[in-house]
Amino acid sequence: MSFKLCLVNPMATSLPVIDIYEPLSLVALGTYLHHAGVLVKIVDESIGEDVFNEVEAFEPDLVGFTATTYTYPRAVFLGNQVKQKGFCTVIGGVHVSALPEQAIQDGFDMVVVGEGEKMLLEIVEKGYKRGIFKPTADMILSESEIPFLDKTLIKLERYTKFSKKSVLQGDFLGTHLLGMRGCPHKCIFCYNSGRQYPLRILSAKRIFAEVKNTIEVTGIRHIVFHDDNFFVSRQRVKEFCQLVIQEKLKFTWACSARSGSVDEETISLAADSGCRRIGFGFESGSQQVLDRMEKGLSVEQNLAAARLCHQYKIELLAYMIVGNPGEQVKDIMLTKKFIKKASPDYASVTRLCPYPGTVLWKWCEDEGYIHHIDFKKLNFRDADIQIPGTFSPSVVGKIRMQLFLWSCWVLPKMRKRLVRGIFRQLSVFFMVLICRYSYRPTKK
Ligand code: B12
Ligand code: SF4
Repeated sequence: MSFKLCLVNPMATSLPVIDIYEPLSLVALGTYLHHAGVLVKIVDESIGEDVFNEVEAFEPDLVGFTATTYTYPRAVFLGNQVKQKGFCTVIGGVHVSALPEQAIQDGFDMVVVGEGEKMLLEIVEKGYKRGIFKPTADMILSESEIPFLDKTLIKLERYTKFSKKSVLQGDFLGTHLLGMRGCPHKCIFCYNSGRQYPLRILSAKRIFAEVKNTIEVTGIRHIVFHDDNFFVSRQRVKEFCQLVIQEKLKFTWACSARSGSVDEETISLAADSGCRRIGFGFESGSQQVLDRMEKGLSVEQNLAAARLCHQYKIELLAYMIVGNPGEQVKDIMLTKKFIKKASPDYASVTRLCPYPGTVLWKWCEDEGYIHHIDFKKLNFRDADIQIPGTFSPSVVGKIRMQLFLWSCWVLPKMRKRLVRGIFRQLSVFFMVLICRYSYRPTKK
């Protein structure tokens, strides 16, 4: 009988917004191991699945958990419960890649640091039972080794239903793909500043082929690329858009990008090939703040990108951050001015949060600001950690809320979207409840 692997996505219990996303890390791992002959089951708490019941019914040889910082506490709880029932556990993902020893202390049998596919396969094949594992350089996947994401491993219709109701994702019924791993930049707050595996940028041809395949398999014609910066190479974007146009592939798409990577030629081609929305990490309207974040961009570049999106009728999502190192009232005023000028369709205002493994985390640690941390309260809304040279954590919380409300006030499109968003959130809330209560346990 073949090896049975159960992969679990724990729910983010502490975040206020209900957004349900395909667990791409687990789909990537599951696809790779499935191709190698492993029997894979993905269980996702966020769509109402009961982890204990699913694990008991599947009787896996190994249970793997993924975790970001805000889902880590829940992963620890579930991991220990599953272990008590006699199952062996492994955990991976950005949070434990930074703090692997703590995951062992918290009860997991094994931890994988960094990219998981080949390391997990080795764990399965060699029957490892305990320890911290880090893939060696030859265990990092090359472009040709990264398989197309197998969406049949998840209950895709559950996620697409939610995606149409998401405040951020908007009106499209979409599915998600990945065209790169990592980013060449190292903004101090981002996981890329401490990333453990090398950057890989998939070619335009490869992405086009995966889009075509995904449309054929799922029938879904809106693709959200979760690349850190889809425009990372202008040549790649141009080639990709030209392929879409030449081959007359009818679909719409959305992505995230860095303002410094876009220009008129790429944005106009993107619009022609079906791009409907781009999210930019503008972060701040103050050049000093951008420089302290090591963003490597100017306020002017950010404004130019915003103008191009408006010109080519691509919906603009602006990611803004408050509570940055050295940030003062004058910088917040500059951010307000920037938001007004950029006039995005939606401004996501979050607080700077030092996540483990980032340069910012190390900085806060060196300054003596990291004490006992409750990871449940470390996210874009709560973070009880002092950031060097700026307001206290509680004041940052208030500024975030004020800036968010102010943005709603000055951005009519955002206001409209938020009103719709509130109703959508309510309907998502009821959909989640329905999912939970209509959940039928898998029988043994
Ligand atoms: C797509 C994405 C989103 C999407 C969807 C999130 C989702 N739930 O899928 C959106 C836009 C909604 C989003 C939102 C947020 N995100 Co986000 N997001 C990402 C992004 C860009 C890609 C994630 C991904 O799919 N990667 C591709 C997979 C293949 O890589 P991976 O996850 O690292 O998995 C590999 C390894 O880690 C390992 N691995 C992972 N799990 C496991 C499990 C096992 C058993 C094993 C062996 C190995 C293993 O193997 C995998 C394959 O090689 C990442 C950055 C990044 N590129 O990873 C940030 C990232 C995960 N997000 C982050 C944050 C902070 C957020 C927000 C809180 C933003 C905010 N405002 O502050 C919100 C939270 C929303 C929510 N409710 O979850 C942080 C998390 C930091 C942390 N320590 O927790 C990241 C790392 C970016 C950053 N700022 O540094 N995000
Ligand atoms: S450009 Fe974006 S993805 Fe790249 S390091 Fe900076 S914040 Fe992270």
